Amino acid sequence: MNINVELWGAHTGNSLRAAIALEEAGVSYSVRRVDLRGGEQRTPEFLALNPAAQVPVLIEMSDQARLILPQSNAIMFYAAARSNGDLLPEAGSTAYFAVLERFFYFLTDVIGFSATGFFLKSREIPGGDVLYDHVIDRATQAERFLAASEYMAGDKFSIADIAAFTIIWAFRERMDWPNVPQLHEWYQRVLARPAVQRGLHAFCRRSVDQ
Ligand SMILES: N[C@@H](CCC(=O)N[C@@H](CS)C(=O)NCC(=O)O)C(=O)O
Repeated sequence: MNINVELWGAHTGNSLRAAIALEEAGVSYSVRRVDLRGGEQRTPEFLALNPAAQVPVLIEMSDQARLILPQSNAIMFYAAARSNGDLLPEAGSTAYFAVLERFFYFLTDVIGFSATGFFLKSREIPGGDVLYDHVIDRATQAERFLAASEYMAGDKFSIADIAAFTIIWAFRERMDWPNVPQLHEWYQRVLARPAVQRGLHAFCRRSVDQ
């Protein structure tokens, strides 16, 4: 069957998380850059894909059907489903729940606070800095996840590492790196992965700050 996958997005954490997951899963896709500053997310063409006017959106087109998937984390599960177990172990296994636990730690306890902090700051409402401090604190706590294993949820790279990486990458200049040596080592290892590099560059034409 002929399958064509497109990822519509911008150079933001949510889109990068989706792009890295597709790259790590070996899914072949084409990139559609959405100019958020120029308001392209509010054009009729884009609103037909996601009425919430947000990126990322994945479209999978085959001869028979068209799947439209907004929500970065749903796209991560799409990628995981096509990774032959490389990004998420078999559903129901102990390893599967270990990955989910860490994945949702980064989504709800770290990324969620970052998104709310950004919302407050972009509207000049007080409180954003407190939330950003909390993000750094929660990210710093991840040092203990790496005490006994190489990756965030065990000895295999998974969607938990992708979620952790994109938020820590966004806050990389504020991390107290000497205080979190294992996290720093993990960060460098993940940053060096070719698929992570391709995902980080998916939406930009110039080099990405490391
Ligand atoms: N829950 C969504 C959130 C997506 C989101 O917040 N996207 C932002 C960019 S990171 C966006 O498209 N904003 C549109 C705008 O600023 O108008 C997801 O994770 O996919």
